[in-house]
Amino acid sequence: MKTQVAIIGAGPAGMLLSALLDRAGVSSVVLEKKSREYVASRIRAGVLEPSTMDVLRAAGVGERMDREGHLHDGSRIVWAGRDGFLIDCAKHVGRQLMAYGQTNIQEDLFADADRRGAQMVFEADDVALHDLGSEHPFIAWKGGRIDCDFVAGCDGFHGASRKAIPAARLSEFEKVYPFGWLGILSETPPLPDIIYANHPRGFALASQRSSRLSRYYIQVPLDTPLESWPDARFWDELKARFPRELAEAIVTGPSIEKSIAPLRSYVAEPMRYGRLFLAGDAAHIVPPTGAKGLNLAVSDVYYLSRALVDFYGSKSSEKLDGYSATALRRVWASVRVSWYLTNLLHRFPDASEFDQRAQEYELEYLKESFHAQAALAEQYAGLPL
Ligand code: RFL
Ligand code: PHB
Repeated sequence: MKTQVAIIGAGPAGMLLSALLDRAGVSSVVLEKKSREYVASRIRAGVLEPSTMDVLRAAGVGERMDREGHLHDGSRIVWAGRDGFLIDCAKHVGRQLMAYGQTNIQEDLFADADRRGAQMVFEADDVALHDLGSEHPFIAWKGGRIDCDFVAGCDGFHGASRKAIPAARLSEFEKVYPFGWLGILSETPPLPDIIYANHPRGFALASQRSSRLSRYYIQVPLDTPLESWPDARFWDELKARFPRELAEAIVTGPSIEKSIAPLRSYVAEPMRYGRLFLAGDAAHIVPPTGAKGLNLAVSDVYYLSRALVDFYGSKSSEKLDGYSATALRRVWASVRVSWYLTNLLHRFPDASEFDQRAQEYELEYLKESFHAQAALAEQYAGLPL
């Protein structure tokens, strides 16, 4: 097989890149380790920045999002049993956010790929990247090989792409947090807003996927077994962390999915090695507190598609050469605000009384200050592309 761009990973980054390249007449093949059904059923992100909506529309996959997604002005932060404040992106940035699940985006991207007859290989085992330093790299896997001009490493944090870069050519920045998020999906009507809660028992988050589908998370210790969280215990703990009025408004029901995710910040620099370009979780991870991971995957892919299209159109490699620096500016902005919100909203097991007081007064300052709220809203909404 031969193609212009070999894309490793059929998550949102890989499939969106394939869509954007196809619309500009650049050929690609997507190689995915798992089955299509597995990739399509993963439950993950839920909040889209304005620029993410723009890119999805430009890629021709925004139609169902615009029909079924829920536009909202921003998310609320509550603590100390009070109603807190709204991170009001509509007021401070002039644009709304969208609640629309990653699972739906993945479905929309696969449906689009079917319509345009995209080349995809699922269950590709032992994917290995070769000759990345040459002008003729190739990808081999069990039972196949693709020769290409460029490789897009969109295979997530545990993928093969980043590992193919010699350690001496990569700088890594990492922070691991001493807790995880236990999340459930439930067929119950959600609260009207997305609400982050800081509580002495730990962080909690109320989110949504549709008018009939709720997504909730609570901070849990890293070593907590999933089996020790039957639904009844989860709902009790969740409600205990929200102010009374909100807790009473939470509609409970059986969970249809339940999982624990560890929290980590990680960035690999540069996002390029020879003819390999990393995008999305393959290059960076953020804790979910700022809802940035998927949005960063989309902005990386936007920059990368533009650079590749420019290369084939004008034979100029200027944008490809600038890709890593351009993408990293936005990456670090989101890494920083995700880290900030994680520190602001969680209870750290090793926090001193001083740390705790400083956190509480930071929240009070945010509640009272127009300018602090504007700065947070600007970062929560995401930088323009
Ligand atoms: P993905 O989605 O991990 O896809 C990578 C794909 O590559 C495949 N793969 C391989 N393929 C071939 N060969 C190999 N050797 C391979 N190794 C792996 C994998 O099977 C997979 O299909 O990465 P991508 O495309 O970069 O997308 C990133 C996003 O999925 C991620 O950042 C978000 O889900 C993060 N995230 C959130 N982001 C947001 O923007 N807003 C949110 O509200 C939000 N909430 C979340 C989240 C992530 C969560 N978890 C579980 C990690 C909430 C949670 C709980
Ligand atoms: C979600 O709906 O899954 C969600 C919302 C906000 C976050 C993280 C996850 O910060």
